[in-house]
Amino acid sequence: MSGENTGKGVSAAVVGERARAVLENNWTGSYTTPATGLYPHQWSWDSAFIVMGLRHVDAARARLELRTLLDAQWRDGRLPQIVYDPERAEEYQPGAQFWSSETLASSGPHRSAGLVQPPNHAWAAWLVHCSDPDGSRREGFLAAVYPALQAWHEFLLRDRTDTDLPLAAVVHPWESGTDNSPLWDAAMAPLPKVHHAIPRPDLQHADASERPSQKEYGTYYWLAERYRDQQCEHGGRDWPFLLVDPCFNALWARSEEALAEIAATLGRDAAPHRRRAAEIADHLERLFVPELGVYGAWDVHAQTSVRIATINGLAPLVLGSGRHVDEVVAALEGMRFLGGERMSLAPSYDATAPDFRPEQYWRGPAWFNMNWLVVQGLRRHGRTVLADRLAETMVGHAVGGEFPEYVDPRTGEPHGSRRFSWTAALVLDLLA
Ligand code: 9WN
Repeated sequence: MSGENTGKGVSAAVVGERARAVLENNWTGSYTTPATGLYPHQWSWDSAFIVMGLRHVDAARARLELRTLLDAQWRDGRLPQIVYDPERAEEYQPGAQFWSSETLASSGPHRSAGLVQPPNHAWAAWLVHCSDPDGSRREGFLAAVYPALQAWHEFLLRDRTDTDLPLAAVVHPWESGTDNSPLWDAAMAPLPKVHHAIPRPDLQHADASERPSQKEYGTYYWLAERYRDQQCEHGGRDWPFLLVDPCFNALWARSEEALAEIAATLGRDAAPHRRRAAEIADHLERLFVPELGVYGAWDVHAQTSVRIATINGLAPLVLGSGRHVDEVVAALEGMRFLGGERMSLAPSYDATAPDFRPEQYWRGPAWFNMNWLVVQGLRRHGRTVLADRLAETMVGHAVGGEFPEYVDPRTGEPHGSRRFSWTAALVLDLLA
């Protein structure tokens, strides 16, 4: 795209410069915060998305970003949702004090949250290696990260899968990265709320109407406190929130494919990773909802399926093995998502649903990471015309809205925080 006009009167070179400036501004010296005000620590899946873009401008820094996150890995293999900057402890809640991870035998060397986020890290590691194989080799990058990434995936297998449907379940909506997606509503509804006051420093940086509600936070806290009080162990099917998310699992399978590439490059046995990737992809097919044309979720605790169309349900497109590619692409182009030209980018939630809210977090807005996943999936399946259209629109909306966290999917109007790191990083990837 270099030298071309992006459609907002700004050349691709200038967009690239601005995106780099965002990442520069949010860089701490060893990782990139998602956004300087609202999210002042290191977030797990944000870092992996950031690495996927940062590799085009500074592969060494991208490697450092990932290694910083892996340094905070827990002894049991989990990669924490948040690694806290002790200097900024009060600026985000729940903070380091809430989790007190340092009191747990299973935790890592840094203060971190006990929850996790979607496993896009091995995919990121492989991509950053491919961008600069010589630098990566000199640093011994793959050899250094492979054991940690393997241990992370083994944690998911050991701690999060259930015999009936051996896909990874999340134990809290925050773990899905799509916090207040309608996918979680039915499981959340019967859960209690905390009665104490909940600190909301986030509301100093974003409008309350664009963040999860106080009611949602009441249940988030109830669930997080309970998990923390059980030493960050969910303890099996009695755990009241145990949801299998199609996006989380698609990323796990995609990352297993990447682990296979990494293992082969290191002269190790790639076959177990290929097998695992195929198994996850196979089991994912059981979540396909024919009447919607997308993948749904599975509630392990309630033993029910969640048949709602969300952007999470399009994510399995990133896998090569999908058996319903035509149906998923038709759903993407249909009224629930792009609706022809009605939507400029794919919304996070079914646009035909009566409670679709185009400006409300994961209940309607278009997110750059999710649309980027859709673009990767479309490219993998040879649907380049639609992929190019979405990529171009993403770049235009990103630069027009100062790299916003998310946008109104109809108009591209920016919402959430600005100068958001993964928006900038994924734009750099699209430009490359
Ligand atoms: C809770 C950091 C994170 C993203 C998530 C996004 C949002 C946090 C919050 O911000 O979640 O983890 O406070 O709302 O939902 O995907 O990783 O950017």
